[in-house]
Amino acid sequence: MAGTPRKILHADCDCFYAAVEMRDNPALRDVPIAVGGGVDQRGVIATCNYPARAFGVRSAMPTARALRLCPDLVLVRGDFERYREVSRQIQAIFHELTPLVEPLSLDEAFLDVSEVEHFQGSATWMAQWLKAEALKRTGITISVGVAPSKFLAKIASDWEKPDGLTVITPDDVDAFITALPVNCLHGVGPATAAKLESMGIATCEDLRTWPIEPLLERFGKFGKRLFELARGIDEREVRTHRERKSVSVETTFHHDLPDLAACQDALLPLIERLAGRIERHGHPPLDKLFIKVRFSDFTLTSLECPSAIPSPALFQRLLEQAWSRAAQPVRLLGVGVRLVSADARRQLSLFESDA
Ligand code: DCP
Ligand code: MG
Repeated sequence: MAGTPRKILHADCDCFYAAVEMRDNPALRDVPIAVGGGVDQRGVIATCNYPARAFGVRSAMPTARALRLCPDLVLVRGDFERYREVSRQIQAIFHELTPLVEPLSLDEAFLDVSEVEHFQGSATWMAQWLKAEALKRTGITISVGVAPSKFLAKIASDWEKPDGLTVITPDDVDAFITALPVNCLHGVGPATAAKLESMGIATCEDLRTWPIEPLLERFGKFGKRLFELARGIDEREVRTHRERKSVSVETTFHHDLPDLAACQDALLPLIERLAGRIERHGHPPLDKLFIKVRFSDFTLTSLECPSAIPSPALFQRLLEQAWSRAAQPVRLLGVGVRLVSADARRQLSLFESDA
């Protein structure tokens, strides 16, 4: 790798939704709690605090199973608006450090602090400051990883969770990666890990003994990525401005909508708001329409279809199909459009100018 090593931070809140609930109700602090849908609605766990994790409770687990593992689990229904507000406060702290922030979800972001001169340029000191400020201003602990690349910073933030701070200096990279199990690598899920295991590859050290060709043969394009990651190579930049890929609006209802007819009534005002938003974005060319439905048990479903116009009739049809997947009361409805990508637009205009 040429040039000065970069300094990347990855910050991720600890048991985020649950942490907000514990902050706002101290009685929940030392008992196992989970945020999610109830058993009567066949709900799932969105997240749980660390005492609940000690019982084996995990995100995305059916609530019924979570209660079998931990009968004293306190179930909280969740309040996305409050989580969104805390997220905004935390993202604001990130932006006080650097404008180079890439949010990945409500509770995590990459920061490129290579050029930050405060804190004598020490990324470790910056990470300590972030943690302290987040705790002081929001009452939430975050875990931070510091490393010369995105994938290592992300692994590092997870290394000593909760309330962790793990620093991988450029000098540490080699030793750190050598011992790293391959399933820690970005993009390696259970299927890829199993395939690697069948090849006798458990750690990055094992992976490094393989030349690139057989990896390409077995994993296609991802083989190159595996080859690079095993050597600590990850040049992805922290991207602040993403190309806008979609325009959408959504509403969480105070009271769940009981049936399809109620959803259909709620759909039209949403489509109107969407039309206003598409207009404000200067009527970009559309590729697809989509609909998003969150049911009372917290499960989420979405559905899309190709269309160049935001047709209410098509949205109605998507809604019917999406709703019938669970046929339950609905807590959130969203409608949106996917935009024709800038690349595709450029190709289209080339094509048109040729004609
Ligand atoms: N979330 C969800 N459903 C999932 C996973 C997560 O609704 N299957 C929500 C709840 C989490 C939040 O997203 O609080 C952030 O996700 P994380 O994966 O960062 O998990 P946590 O912050 O809860 O825990 P950790 O301490 O492991 O980061
Ligand atoms: Mg988190």
